[in-house]
Amino acid sequence: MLSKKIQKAFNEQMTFELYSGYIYMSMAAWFRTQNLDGFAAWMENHAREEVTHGMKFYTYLYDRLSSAEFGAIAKPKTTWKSPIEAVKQAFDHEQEVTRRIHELVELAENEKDHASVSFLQWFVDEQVEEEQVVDEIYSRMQLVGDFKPGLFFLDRELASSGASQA
Ligand code: OFO
Repeated sequence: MLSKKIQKAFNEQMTFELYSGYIYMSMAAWFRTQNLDGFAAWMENHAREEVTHGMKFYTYLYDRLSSAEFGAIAKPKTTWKSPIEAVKQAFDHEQEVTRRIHELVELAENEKDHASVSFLQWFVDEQVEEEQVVDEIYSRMQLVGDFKPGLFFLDRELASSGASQA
């Protein structure tokens, strides 16, 4: 069974993962309004991934004879000044997720909960990939700058490439 502290922290992270999905769906919706369907598809896939992350915590809570409790999810931002501003927010958000996951590892270590440390290792590794994928797109957008055809080609590429599996 999980300690009360870990149960509370894991429930908060479960809600935060769903919140991440909510943010990315809001970004996807905005990209659709900008006719950037490749970016939108990439964000939609990213949102689906976040739901699976939340489900991992949900399942683990019951595997450890504890229970899930969903918290409130704040209204996400709905518009951005530019595509790069939205992607930068996604990058910043992923860094925040990484910080939270590392905090959870420290908590599990302090509580000597080895099973939870092992469970969290998947998220530690996942965050390396998540940050890398979002950073790659952000960096390319910085290169493209205000050059509209560059943004168009990046959008087409996201629509058809493995990057949309982020
Ligand atoms: Fe984007 O990794 Fe979960 O939150």
